[in-house]
Amino acid sequence: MQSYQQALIDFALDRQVLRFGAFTLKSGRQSPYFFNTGLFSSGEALRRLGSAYARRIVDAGLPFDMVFGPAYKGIPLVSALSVALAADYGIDCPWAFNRKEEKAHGEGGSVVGAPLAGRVLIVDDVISAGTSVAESVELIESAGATIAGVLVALDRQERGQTDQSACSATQEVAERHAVPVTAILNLDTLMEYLERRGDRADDLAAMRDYRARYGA
Ligand code: OMP
Repeated sequence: MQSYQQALIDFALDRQVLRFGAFTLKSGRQSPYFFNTGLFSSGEALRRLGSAYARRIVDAGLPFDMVFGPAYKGIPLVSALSVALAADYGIDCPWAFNRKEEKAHGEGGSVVGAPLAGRVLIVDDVISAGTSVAESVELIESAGATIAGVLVALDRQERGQTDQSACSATQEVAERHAVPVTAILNLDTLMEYLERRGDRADDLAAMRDYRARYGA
């Protein structure tokens, strides 16, 4: 695990982005932990998150022409990432996000920001069962652009849309759309870090049980 990943987990705990308890996920699964990127809700928090996304892309060497954040949660994420790419690496990358409802007046349309073109990297918060990505793929491909990949803050490393899925949601998304899926953090890094801290034995035990049931 790299120091920027550790620093992000520490900060996520501090800001309660990463919380423990009982949570019902979008998939209906009951999880003992939840990662809410909406709580990176200050300028400093977004600066740190944006820098971590930028670092991950640059480390992974992903080729892309622009970045896209799906509404709503992806909007500040793609904005923070774009600023960090420029500030930290001198990369002036076009960005866009979608509206949930198409606008009929003014500039119209459902995409805000740069026109969707070339290889588009989708920037999202979390992958669990992997259902959220399909909508963005459809929007980007219908504009005639291609998908460069998917970048998320956390890959929960869970099985795909059915509990019987043989491979992980991340693998399913990667195979379905033939694109790389990259994450800053995953369940393994979270658990490794918590093990090292040694102060959350009960939460870790619950995460192990959850991984045994839904992990890929
Ligand atoms: P999937 O579409 O099942 O991959 O769920 C991903 C979405 O669930 C994310 O975009 C979030 O809206 C939400 N989510 C979190 O934000 N954090 C979590 O730890 C878990 C979920 C979730 O509901 O699975």
